[in-house]
Amino acid sequence: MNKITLITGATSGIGYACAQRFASEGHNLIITGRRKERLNNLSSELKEKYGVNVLSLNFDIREQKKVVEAIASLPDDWKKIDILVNNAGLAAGLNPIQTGVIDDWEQMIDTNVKGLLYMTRAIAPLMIEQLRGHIINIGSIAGKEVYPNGNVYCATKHAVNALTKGIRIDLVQHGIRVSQIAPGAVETEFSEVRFKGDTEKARQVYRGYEPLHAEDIAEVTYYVTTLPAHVTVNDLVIMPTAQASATVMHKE
Ligand code: NDP
Ligand code: 8X3
Repeated sequence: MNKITLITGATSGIGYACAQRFASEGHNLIITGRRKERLNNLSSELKEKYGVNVLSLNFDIREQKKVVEAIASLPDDWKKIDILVNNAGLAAGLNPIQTGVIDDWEQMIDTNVKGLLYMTRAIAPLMIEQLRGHIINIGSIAGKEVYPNGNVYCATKHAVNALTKGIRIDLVQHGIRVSQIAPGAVETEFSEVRFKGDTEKARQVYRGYEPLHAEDIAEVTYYVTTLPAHVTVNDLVIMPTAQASATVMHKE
């Protein structure tokens, strides 16, 4: 039977690339995001290209009630989720703490930490019923190191790092695998979002070296799901070759 994979934040970047990768391997997909038109387009494309079934759930991950309603709305067959990719997330702003924008902080904490928790809380019981499942959290090098002005974003990704360990401990008795993929710089819409639509500033982040591509992350995310059931990749840090740490980048 085809596996069912749920990917949050599939409208762009890493989530979009994961949707393509998992669909290319015959997974039926549940894709989520706020941008409905993108979800609809992706859904049609994947069905046509790979012949898989795709279900779109259009909600803001910060709204716990909407998360619960969305998962409850799934037909019973679709509740047998094999893989949850907790990918939806963002950085908003890059300010020192003393000029930090409170709304940016709320948005990052609510999306990256609380959104991930809401999804996990809704789906872990369904996996427990099946005595199997794999939760993959998209963390970051920002969850391993802290860089100037990264303060709150880094804190949210440190929280993802800690939660990955905590969720694994709580679910080990149910045979559920829990992994974190922690990438360095990946060229997606991430920096455009961080710099609030300033495309030139966003482009600068990826200039002078080859950053990771969303497809690179999709590849390793898919890879960790292909290992035998008794094998779990707990944590996988993946960087552009030109990036040695959060702050050391070799640029031409
Ligand atoms: P993108 O901006 O390209 O994609 C982010 C995705 O998250 C979109 O699909 C967006 O969907 C979704 N999302 C954001 N906020 C919400 C929300 N409130 N409710 C529902 N969905 C939401 O960035 P990336 O692909 O780069 O980011 C994906 C993940 O990877 C994030 O967790 C990020 O922190 C992490 N990451 C990124 C790195 C990078 O360098 N790019 C490096 C390390 C980690 P929509 O707007 O439609 O809601
Ligand atoms: C995104 C990569 O280095 O901007 O998590 O934090 S970084």
